[in-house]
Order: sequence, then structure tokens, then C-alpha cells
Amino acid sequence: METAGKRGGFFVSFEGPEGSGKSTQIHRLAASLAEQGHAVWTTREPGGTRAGEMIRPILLGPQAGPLSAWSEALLFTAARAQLVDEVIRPRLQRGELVLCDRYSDSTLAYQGYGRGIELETMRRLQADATAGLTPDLTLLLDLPVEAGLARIPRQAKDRLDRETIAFHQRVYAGYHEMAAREPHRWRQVDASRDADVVASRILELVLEALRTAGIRPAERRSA
Ligand code: Z5A
Repeated sequence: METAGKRGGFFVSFEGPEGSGKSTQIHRLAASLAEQGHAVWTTREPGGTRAGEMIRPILLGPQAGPLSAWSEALLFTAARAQLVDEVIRPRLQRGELVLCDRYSDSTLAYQGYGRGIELETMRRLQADATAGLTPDLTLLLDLPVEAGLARIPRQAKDRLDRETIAFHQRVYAGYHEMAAREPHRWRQVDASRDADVVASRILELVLEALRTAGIRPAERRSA
């Protein structure tokens, strides 16, 4: 596993069920960190590169029709491999803070726990596709499945949002299992609270992780 110290920069991923507020919070965090003088880059999955943004509608839109679990897993992973190669790794090497809306843990949660592909196989695939690049910190925005789905307007629901509640419950349970398995990397945040409260808690957790990693704004800018 590649660590922050070895490569410079700091890598934070946001995970959680639909509607848990990842997009809202990632932008708020980026603004707060930039205000403090950090060089911050925000990206999302699937997407963040030209190839990734082309893969995105195949996965989320209705046009491609039903996809097998393995087609999904490989397409999400292909978009990620490109994102790591083209964006995440180079920016980390320049000493930037990279914030990513979903990463490999989403494939484990959705295609592993949700669709039932063997977890160890999924873990190996992620390690190979990203050359072992693991986030320094993963924030789990914790919100019960029904509450998250209720926040997404019907017309905005994508192919995966429309899956059964049982599927989303497996994903949710999977997230909690992964967080328990690697407590040094994961931090859980109660995403049912008001967005301002959630934002303050996230900022607190990220600043604490940056302090522990010895990362300060001025150093990042001059890196
Ligand atoms: N997926 C996968 O299967 N495998 C993979 O490897 C990867 C992804 C990478 C990506 O969809 C889908 O692909 C996703 C997982 C799957 N699917 N599902 N289902 P996406 O990128 O379009 O969407 P998402 O990642 O699931 O996020 P989202 O549903 O758009 O929600 P969000 O980003 O977590 O939340 P938000 O957009 O910030 O907020 C949602 C609404 O809630 C919005 O109206 C906000 O104003 C409101 N909100 C936000 N915070 C609050 C609070 N605190 N209180 C009340 N209301 C709030």
C-alpha cells in the first residue's frame, strides 16, 4: 500500500449511500481547505477524466440496458484506473490534497456486497487497477438507506438508485463492515444532521488527519 509520506499530498475519499450528502460536503470541505491555503483538487467517480465521463452514462443511464455485475465492476474500475493515472497520482505527487467523491470502496460496497461478486476478487482487482493507491482517509457519510433515497427526487434517480431496498441495505451493511475492518483509515460521520453540522465535523476530522500526517498549508503550496 502506498502511504501519504512516501508520495506527498493527501488523499481523502467520500463514501456512503445515495443522498448521504457526499457532493454537498466535498465542495464545502474543498472551499474550507483552500481558504486555509491548501492546494485542493476535487474529483468524482465514475468520471473526472474524459474517458471516465464517457463511461459514466453507460453505467448510470438507461441507454446501455441491463449490465451484468462483472460489466459494472470492470467499467467502474476502468474509469478509476484512468482517474488514478491521469489525475489523482500526479496531483498527489505535486503535494496536493485530492478529495474524491467515491473510490474503490464503492466497487466493494456495490458490486461486492451489493451484487455478490466475491470480495477478495474485487479487492485484488482494485489493488491492481490502482497500483495499490489507497486513500489516506475515508469518510463514511452514514445515513439510513430510506432517508438517503428520500432525498433524491424520483426523476433524478439513476440506474443504481432504482435498485431494491434489499440491495441498498447490503451496500449499507458492507460499508459498516469495511469501516470496522480498517478503523485507522475510516471515519464515520452522522449524515442525518444539518449540513452545517456535518461540514464542521468533516473539517475537524480532516484537519486532525492532516495534523497527524504532518501536512500544513504552507508546505503544500511550496511542494
Ligand atoms: N457506484 C457503484 O456501483 N460502484 C462504483 O464503483 C462507484 C459507484 C464508483 C454514482 O452515482 C452511482 O454509482 C452510485 C454508486 C454507484 N449509485 N447509486 N445508487 P452518482 O455519482 O450520481 O451519485 P451518488 O454518489 O450516489 O450520490 P448522490 O445520490 O447524488 O448523493 P450525494 O452526493 O451523497 O448527496 P448530495 O447530492 O450532496 O445530496 C443529495 C440531496 O440531499 C440534495 O438535495 C441535497 O441538497 C440534500 N442534502 C445534502 N445534505 C443534506 C443534509 N445534511 N440534510 C438534508 N438534506 C441534505
